[in-house]
Amino acid sequence: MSEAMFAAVDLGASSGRVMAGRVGPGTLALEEIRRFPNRPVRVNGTLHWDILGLYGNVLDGLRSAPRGLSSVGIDSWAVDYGLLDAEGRLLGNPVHYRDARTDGVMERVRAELGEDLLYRTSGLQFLPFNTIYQLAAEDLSRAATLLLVPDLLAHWLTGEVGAERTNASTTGLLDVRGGTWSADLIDRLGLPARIFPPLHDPGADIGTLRADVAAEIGHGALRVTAVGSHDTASAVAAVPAATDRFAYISCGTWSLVGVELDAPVLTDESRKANFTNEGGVDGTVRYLRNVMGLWLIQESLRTWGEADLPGLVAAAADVPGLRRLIDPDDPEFLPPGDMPARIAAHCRRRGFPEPSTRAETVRCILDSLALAHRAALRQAARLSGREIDVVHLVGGGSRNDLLCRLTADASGLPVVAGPVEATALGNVLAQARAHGAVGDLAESRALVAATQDLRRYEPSGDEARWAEAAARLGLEG
Ligand code: LFR
Repeated sequence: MSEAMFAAVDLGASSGRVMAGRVGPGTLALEEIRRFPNRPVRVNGTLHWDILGLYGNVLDGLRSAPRGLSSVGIDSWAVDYGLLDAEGRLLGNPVHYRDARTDGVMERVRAELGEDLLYRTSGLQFLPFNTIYQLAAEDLSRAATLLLVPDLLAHWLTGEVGAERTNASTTGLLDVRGGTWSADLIDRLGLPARIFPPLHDPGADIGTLRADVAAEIGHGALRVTAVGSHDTASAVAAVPAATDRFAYISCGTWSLVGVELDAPVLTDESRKANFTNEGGVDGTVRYLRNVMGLWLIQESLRTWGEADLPGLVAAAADVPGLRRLIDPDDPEFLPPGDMPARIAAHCRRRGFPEPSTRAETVRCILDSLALAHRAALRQAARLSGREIDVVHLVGGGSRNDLLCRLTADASGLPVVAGPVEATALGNVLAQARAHGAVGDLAESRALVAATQDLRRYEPSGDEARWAEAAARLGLEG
């Protein structure tokens, strides 16, 4: 196997990046080519993604990427999509999953189809923004094709149409056992079956750059290779685990907390705990729960007009812990808006003192996230029967020393933090596997472990304090 180079386009809910990754025996190195903010825009009361702005940034990134790339892969956040008309034109700007158009829709669909049928078919947790509920709130009369965000960008780059399976698994419309679109759910919901494109897996060859795109960015006949196009699928593929006795926390805007399984868990208990069975690379199942994540901090910073997160986290480390707590998964925290005010009101309602400084608010968020991590880890182990020796915390949150430490203390498990860019690494590794530059998933993970900066946090042994706080909040997994 010789060294090869790949470009990873990785779009998160708050920022996007184009990275170049070199992969070969003993080598896995990322270089950041371009990083850009992802700013949702509200138009006529609806919250949209600026999809053309994002695509423009992707083109700019690829234009400045080194020559000699073997291929490019694209991943993004899940569930959101663009609709094309019969001529292939985009029907409106994709709507942000935090938009209020789905208010009440999940409840209606659940009542009509039954929770049991939905969960047994798709294995997906009940989140109000899942594609299935967005589609139920959408006029589809002029739609010919639905493309999830990474598939939409791949379509603009190559002209090809398809749906990558890991991301399709987050729609709520994929059959969790067969891995095909659920004709039954589509039919019961009265959705047009024509809009769902053919499915493919990570590693598939999507196509070659359209001639006009190639001319614009100067990369000749560059290929686009399918990766785990759901960012969480790519992140979990790059978890540096050595055995299967691990849990992961993919920590960014969301904290995705769970284990990797061979088969879905579709029990009533699992449904009630709102655990999801999302598709991973190599047919693995990402059995996890969405915990509200760093969104709570990002939205607080936006409200304050404050940029110094490291400074605030350092100050939060000096604030006494477990004094102010929230349930981070309360749906009241989902939409954009004044986060510190919502946190203060929630503390008051729960009988805790309100945070009176920014550092106290940040401490409240981090303690509460650590408690939610603890609960989800315990539930994942219990509901799946998987024993957990270590927790791999990857993504932007792995930079947050205090959060890593609190998560180890709260869960009573060692936490290995890093890599920060797990998603881009997973993206690059899926391409490298398809091009023969690295072996299977285990070999890819060993390469991450051998080459990336990781930090280990041992639990402090005061888990009892956390158990007490979790019980007080009703968060005991
Ligand atoms: C993380 C993520 C989660 C998904 C949420 C919404 O970036 O992809 O996995 O639940 O965003 O799409």
